[in-house]
Amino acid sequence: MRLTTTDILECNEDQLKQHGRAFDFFSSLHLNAEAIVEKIMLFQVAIPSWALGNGGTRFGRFPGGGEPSRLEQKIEDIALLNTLNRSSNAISLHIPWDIPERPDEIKSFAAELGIRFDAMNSNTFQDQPGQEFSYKYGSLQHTDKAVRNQAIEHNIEVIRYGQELGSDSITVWLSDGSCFPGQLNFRKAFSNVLSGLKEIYSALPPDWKMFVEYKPYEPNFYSTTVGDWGQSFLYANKLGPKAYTLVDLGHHLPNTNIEQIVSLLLMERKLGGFHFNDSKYGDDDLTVGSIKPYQLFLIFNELVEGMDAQKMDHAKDLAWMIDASHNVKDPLEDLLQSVEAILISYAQALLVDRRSLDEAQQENDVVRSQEILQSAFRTDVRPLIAEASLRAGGALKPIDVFRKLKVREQLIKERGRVSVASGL
Ligand code: AFD
Ligand code: MN
Ligand code: MN
Repeated sequence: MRLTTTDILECNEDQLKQHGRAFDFFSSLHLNAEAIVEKIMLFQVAIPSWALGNGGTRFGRFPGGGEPSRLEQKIEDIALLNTLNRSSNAISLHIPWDIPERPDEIKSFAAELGIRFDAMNSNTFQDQPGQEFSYKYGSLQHTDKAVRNQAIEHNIEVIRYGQELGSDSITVWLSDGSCFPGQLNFRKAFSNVLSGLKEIYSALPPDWKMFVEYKPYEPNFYSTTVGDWGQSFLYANKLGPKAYTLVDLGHHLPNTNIEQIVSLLLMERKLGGFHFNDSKYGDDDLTVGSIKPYQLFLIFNELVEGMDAQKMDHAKDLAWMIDASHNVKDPLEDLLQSVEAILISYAQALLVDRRSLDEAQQENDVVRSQEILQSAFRTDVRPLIAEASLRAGGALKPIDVFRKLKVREQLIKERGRVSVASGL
């Protein structure tokens, strides 16, 4: 199914007047409204190929129907999202869940729909049918060199696919670790992973980046060999200038100060990318901004401050991606909510009065510092997000349009009720 700009313009019609009033009012209060809209228009968030179906848990899965079963359909779904919000023009592929059989054709198919290929993701946390060695006891950390080599080869193959598709980065998330004390020699595990990553790193094309994603637990419950940002940072530093740490919001123990992590990684020029989601307990992979919107704002506040300090391009210099799972919501509606939440936090962070905050911090005026931050956080920036979408030909209210045009119903008609997406 494809949506046209005309479909969307028709849906916008009813709301144009009210939106115009809201935007004008906002602009009369905030002189930088125009500059923020321009930045939002440039900001794009990649959608992972594994988030387009209902994820489920190990207890069950409740598919909603019309899920994309082939890669082309996944790209079509992302194009639907992007036609609605104009802020999600990239796909992040998981290999081998989404092997492009004819990369050339897939690349031009995506390009026709305005979709590009963001970071590639390898998978050594599952055994694939026909695979020679098992990853039950880890992949790059494994005690057996043959297993390690198999994992290295897989990652290099992922890079090759990515090259053919026009991607320029690989995210390595390892589930390597141990479930019980005594199972693993931490030092040997670390150095095996490091030498594996070095081999993968040396296969990177010149303009590529490698992102080392960390996670504290699950599927291993005692130790994880890339368990936190310190370990990821250590690997990234030892690997070289093309290696960076990737922050997945769900991969922290409760109450971790993620904004501080972001700030220091940026200072060290080692922050490479983001996986957005939200959580109450652990790696819940819930809709971005659904549980802790203030934390998301504080993270964006550090991102904007830190990127500006390094004169980085907000839209291009970090890899922005959603990494969520949808148990009860329509995946596409969930993704629209997530992208909107990201843009809202970004816009609020752009609203922060940096000079006054700097002064207040300098004077140790704690109350004023909080007032400055919270006055940005408490501002309703939705007219800016809507204006950015409108100017790019998108919907003023993407979810309303999604429902009004009965997108899910159409997808079920086309693909069937039992169509199931590949992936977890
Ligand atoms: C994991 C990680 C990682 C991985 C994904 C697979 O967040 O990004 O690629 O889930 O579904 O928890
Ligand atoms: Mn992730
Ligand atoms: Mn995760």
